[in-house]
Amino acid sequence: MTRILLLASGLLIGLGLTLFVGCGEYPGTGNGEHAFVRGDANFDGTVNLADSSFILAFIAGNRNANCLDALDVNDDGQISQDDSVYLIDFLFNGGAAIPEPTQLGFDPTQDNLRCF
Ligand SMILES: [Ca+2]
Ligand SMILES: [Ca+2]
Repeated sequence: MTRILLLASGLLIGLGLTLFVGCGEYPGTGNGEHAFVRGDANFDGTVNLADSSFILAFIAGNRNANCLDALDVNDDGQISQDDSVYLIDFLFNGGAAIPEPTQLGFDPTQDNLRCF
């Protein structure tokens, strides 16, 4: 129940924040793939509640993302509501740490997600 309330409040607050936050772009390597910060779904340089909302908006088809790796907060190779919940748990409940890269870098794990 707490997770649902956190998710709902995160969505409402984050949605408001997302409307005012532009999406930036991190530098690439020259091979087309860009470095990223896992969890910084909206590419504004910080990982916060707005990113959780961005992930849900992306899943709902209301946002576009070129860096799917950044949205895969739990690094399971898929983007789902679990990523939004994982981020909220990390930010507000002392949940598990976000997998690398938590600073600008590249995905150390193999998956089908990319960051362009
Ligand atoms: Ca962000
Ligand atoms: Ca995931």
